[in-house]
Amino acid sequence: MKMNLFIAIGLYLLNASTVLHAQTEKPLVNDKLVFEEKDGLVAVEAELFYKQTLTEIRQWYSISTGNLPTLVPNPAIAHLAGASNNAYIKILPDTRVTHSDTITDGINFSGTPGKMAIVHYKVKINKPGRYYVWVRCYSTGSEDNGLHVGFNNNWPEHGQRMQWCDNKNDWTWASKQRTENAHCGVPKEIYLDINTADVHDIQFSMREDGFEMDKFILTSNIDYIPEGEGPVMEISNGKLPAPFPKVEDAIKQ
Ligand SMILES: [Ca+2]
Ligand SMILES: [Ca+2]
Ligand SMILES: [Ca+2]
Repeated sequence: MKMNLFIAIGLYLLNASTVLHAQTEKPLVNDKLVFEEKDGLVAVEAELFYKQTLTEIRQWYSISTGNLPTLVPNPAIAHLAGASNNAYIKILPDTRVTHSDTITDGINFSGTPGKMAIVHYKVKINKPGRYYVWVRCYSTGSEDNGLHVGFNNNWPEHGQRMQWCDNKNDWTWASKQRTENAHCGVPKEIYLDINTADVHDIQFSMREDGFEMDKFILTSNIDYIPEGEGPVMEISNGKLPAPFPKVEDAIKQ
């Protein structure tokens, strides 16, 4: 009888933790935080999304010092060294790690944009026009290096299939579109045509699970190339959360 009670409690806890893991990661900020384009440039930390949607199968998890995803098993290895603002986000679970792992569209891959694991950001655009999108990503292989970008629930052709090939195992800025002929992507082909001066909802959706995103920028300059941790954020409304602890500080503690 006592044993049955222990088993019942054990099953309850197991079930409770499963439910907990299925909950959507809570955003660190709300929709009052609005980033602002100035002189044709806006930079946004990926971890400062105000909401995420279509999270049933895959979702984005925030990673910072002392804050690792609580998935079981947990495949997340922290790549915090060199991450801008000492934090980033990652799509988990990651069940397609190598090319030999089974690919299932709608589970660990999404060939169509806007279908799975979407993060949202409010961005005020003052000068309408064409904005090239650059993302700072950490890729360790060939199955964690694809992403889609869109805005206001539109997923235009030139936001599809962002691709990273160069510079594995390091934070890397890129803005390239994968095509049938160029699997590593074509530069200057990832952009959004934003035709009104307004607050827009900038969105990124999953192409490959395991994707890691540190920061993104929109630039109206076709020749602009971000370097290092990229430009600083500009805010038109709301308040930025306190900075995350530096990795070196965390190691010292
Ligand atoms: Ca890939
Ligand atoms: Ca993957
Ligand atoms: Ca970041």
